[in-house]
Amino acid sequence: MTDPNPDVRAGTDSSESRRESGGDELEAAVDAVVSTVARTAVDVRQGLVGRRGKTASENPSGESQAEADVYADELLCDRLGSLAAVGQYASEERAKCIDCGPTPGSDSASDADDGLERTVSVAVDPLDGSSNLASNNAMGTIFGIYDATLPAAGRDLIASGYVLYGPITTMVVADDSGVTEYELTGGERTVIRDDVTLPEDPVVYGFGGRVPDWPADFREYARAIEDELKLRYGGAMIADVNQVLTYGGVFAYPALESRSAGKLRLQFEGIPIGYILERAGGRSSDGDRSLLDVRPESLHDRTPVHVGNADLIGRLESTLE
Ligand code: P6P
Repeated sequence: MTDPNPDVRAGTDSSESRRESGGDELEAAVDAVVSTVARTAVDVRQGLVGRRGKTASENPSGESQAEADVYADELLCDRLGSLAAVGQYASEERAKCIDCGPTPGSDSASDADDGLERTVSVAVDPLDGSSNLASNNAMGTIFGIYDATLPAAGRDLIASGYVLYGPITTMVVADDSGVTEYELTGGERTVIRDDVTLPEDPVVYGFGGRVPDWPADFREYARAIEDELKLRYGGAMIADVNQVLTYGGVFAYPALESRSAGKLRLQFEGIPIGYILERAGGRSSDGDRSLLDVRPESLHDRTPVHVGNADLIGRLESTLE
């Protein structure tokens, strides 16, 4: 267990004012989580070798688990869970949250006598796009840091980010101050782009699901976008979203005729990625409103996800009205 974060102190009622009151302390908690994810990413990437097979088990969403899914989840759970600032760990690979310490987001001085005054919750997709292991294509790790117990809404996010295991390993982190991109080498973070914002002119799009399974209104929207932008879709959300963040455009895994909530998870994919794109000057939507305004009823809720340039998301919502 790392030293308790001595400065994390009790918050007040709303998450916004908690963030204001707990500024430095929450910043320290975010830095502890981000640094730990960065260091762990090096081991996750090295651990992919020899772990490309499937296990006999399924995750709570009913998807078969790769050996690497389990490996990444166990590493992240162990290391994040041992941080004094982390009170709760949740993962796309686990049915329930793990309580690692005093209640996140509360004045825990009364809850525990370890001197720690407040903790945060971390919700992780340990290896997003692990189905790309078979074809050796890019994948990522997604994390959201909340000043509240899980499941939590996007308005309770303090920061979120993702690691992209591409030709090089990079990390994108968003918080109240903006969006920063790092290169990870040996677990060290080197800033390669600070104040990342979506390019004005969109260039790429990527839409998940099968065209016949898209509802008619989304098919209408897709037809218009296909005439304007270049297709970039690789089957791992993080890699596809990073194309949008780099070149401008839109990523969507929409509602499907076969399942109206779509495929992606609200807590582990929609909210953290929606936060990043909104902090970068774009928008996110479940088709009707910001993903940050959609409160998960349970940890593994799915949601339609649309993120990217603001006017492209505006056009989507007008089409789906
Ligand atoms: P499909 C990966 O399994 C994932 O959860 C996201 O990373 C990705 O965007 C989507 O599913 C890919 O789904 O249906 O194209 O295989």
